[in-house]
Amino acid sequence: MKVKKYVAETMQDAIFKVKADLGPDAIILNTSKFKKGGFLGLFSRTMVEVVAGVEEKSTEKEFQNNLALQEIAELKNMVHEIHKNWENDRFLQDLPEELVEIYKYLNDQGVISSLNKEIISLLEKGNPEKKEELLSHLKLILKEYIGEGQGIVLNGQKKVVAFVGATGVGKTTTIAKLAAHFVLDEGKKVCLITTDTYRIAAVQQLQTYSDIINIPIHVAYNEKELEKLLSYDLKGKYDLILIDTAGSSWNDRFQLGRLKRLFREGLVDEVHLILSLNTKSHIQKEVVEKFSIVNPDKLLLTKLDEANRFGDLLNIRNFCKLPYSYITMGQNVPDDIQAADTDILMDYLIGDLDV
Ligand SMILES: Nc1nc2c(ncn2[C@@H]2O[C@H](COP(=O)(O)OP(=O)(O)O)[C@@H](O)[C@H]2O)c(=O)[nH]1
Ligand SMILES: [Mg+2]
Repeated sequence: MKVKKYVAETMQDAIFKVKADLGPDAIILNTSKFKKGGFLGLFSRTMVEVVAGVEEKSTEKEFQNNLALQEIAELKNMVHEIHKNWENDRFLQDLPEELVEIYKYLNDQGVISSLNKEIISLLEKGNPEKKEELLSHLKLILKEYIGEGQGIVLNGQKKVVAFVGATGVGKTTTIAKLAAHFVLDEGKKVCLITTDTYRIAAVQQLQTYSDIINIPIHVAYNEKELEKLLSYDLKGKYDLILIDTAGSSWNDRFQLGRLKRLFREGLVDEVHLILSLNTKSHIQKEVVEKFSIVNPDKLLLTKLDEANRFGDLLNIRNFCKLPYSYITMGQNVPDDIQAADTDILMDYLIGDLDV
């Protein structure tokens, strides 16, 4: 990490210097104040010192090492695939043609083979006589696997809902979409809090949305400030308070620990873990495991427009039983969001299945 020190008369000027020099991805590492000039303690000016850093691009050697590791992982995958295909061939040998079709379809969608076999076996046990029955039977089975969607339901209650997830999955954009929905469609009083003070550009991004929707935004720099906002300043004033958080790498235990401390029990009603569907399945699993430290209540899926396979709708539920809350399918605020309705999710998964 490249680390530099900046001195200015105000915090705003210091941050401006950081941004101009290191760019919007700069991270503030420390801030302090000191007195400058004057005589015998008189006429001195208070100055602000900011230490900031930015990740440097990796070196050629690191790049080559990563490449080698990637190739080994790909080879491992290939061996695994060959073995799996051999096992699957045996499973498919005795199945009726229609079921083989469905198996292959789900396989192309990326449904993991153990789960796929489980679904096909259930379908076979149902013993459907006609083809139409086969499809409706499949839908019934998938409905169970996908589960009922559970959005944010206010029903006259006031709620505080926080959103967590890896960097760039769409937390801030999704919060803006939800805020707009609750203000414009449901006529609710909504307020935003961001705890994402880690990146300089992050607060500005949410501020822009709050300006457009015309709702207040508060910034909480630490768990004490968040607690104060929720327990005193904002308590009872809004129907819905949405909390944005810094995207943390799921391997960053420091950040995850900080996130856990933020949501002191009783202050936050729901935590939604945001997963982007354009991420590989095995990474989804790792993300869910790491973020379990903050006890999420629901899963929110983003970037369905960028995914070309939807098997993860089943795979994710196979290792995490939390309900889906919403899905997003584009960058447009506020339009590209829908409740995670089971039938809609099923359409994504088997919409063009033809048996
Ligand atoms: N294609 C697509 N892009 C999205 C979606 N949701 C968010 N994005 C984009 O993903 C990028 C990161 O979003 P942001 O909300 O800043 O992510 P955060 O870091 O988790 O807060 C932005 O360019 C968003 O416009 C979505 O559903 N589909
Ligand atoms: Mg964000």
